[in-house]
Amino acid sequence: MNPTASLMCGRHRLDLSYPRVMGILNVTPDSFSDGGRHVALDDALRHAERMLAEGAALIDVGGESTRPGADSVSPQEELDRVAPVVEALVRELDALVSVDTSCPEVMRESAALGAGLINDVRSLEREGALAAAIGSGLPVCLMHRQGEPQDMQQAPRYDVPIEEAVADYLAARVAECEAAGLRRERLLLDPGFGFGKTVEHNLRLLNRMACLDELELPLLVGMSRKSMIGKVLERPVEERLPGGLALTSLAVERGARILRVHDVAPSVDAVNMTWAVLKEGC
Ligand code: PT1
Repeated sequence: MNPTASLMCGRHRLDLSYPRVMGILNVTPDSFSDGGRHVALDDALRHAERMLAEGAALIDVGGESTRPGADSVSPQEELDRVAPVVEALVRELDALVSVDTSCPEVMRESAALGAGLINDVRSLEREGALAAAIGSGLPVCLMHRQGEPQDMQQAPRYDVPIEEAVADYLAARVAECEAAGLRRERLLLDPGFGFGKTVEHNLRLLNRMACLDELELPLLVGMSRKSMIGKVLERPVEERLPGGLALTSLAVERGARILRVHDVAPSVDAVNMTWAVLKEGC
């Protein structure tokens, strides 16, 4: 990709001439938080504020869990979770907000509320999503996946090397978006770690990720706390940060420009340290 590129994300300009960190803000209800909407909104705001203070360039808000085995939610439910948080992050923090959604209604409403980026793990394949994304005027991250969250980890297999499968799929999605009138300048790509891939697929995909540079679009990656770390190191989810930082460093070396993470402060240090070394070799 053009190393001086920056991306217009609504009223924010995102400088991608160096790698940036995206902080994850899940707004999916869990068994621990039943304190009602106001408490949840307040918690979300404080969490986002902290991630921004720690150096996150943008906040990714998601109302549908897409981790393996997760159930799907209705568009209305997703909208009810996401919209108040997007609105508050924009109004109270003037944050650059990314919305992790595949749902056209959520894309439209979030854009109207001031979101700056659409992050769709289904690459605008849902009916109406491509039109909604085009209409939003926002940049879009297209991600590779095989299957749906409910069943994608059952027996993932590929007929060609994983990096080829991923590159071919993403190239086809880019072509479809461009044909529909979504300009290339508005696209980012994500190899989709953990989405219909074995541990070996994920490790090889990271190793060969530089192949995706040929598509000449900014790369976004998400590996934070994922089971690929858990399986290699035999660590539960709360002990995966050191492994994740190692992967972050490798991803930056192989061209990633946005790192989607839970642990912002240590990830910003890992990214900046890695970049300090790479920059001297330019
Ligand atoms: C991702 C991503 C995402 N990941 C983008 N958006 C998730 N662009 C949600 C596991 O194996 O990588 N890129 N939005 C979360 N998905 C998963 C998948 C979480 C796998 C956990 C696993 O543990």
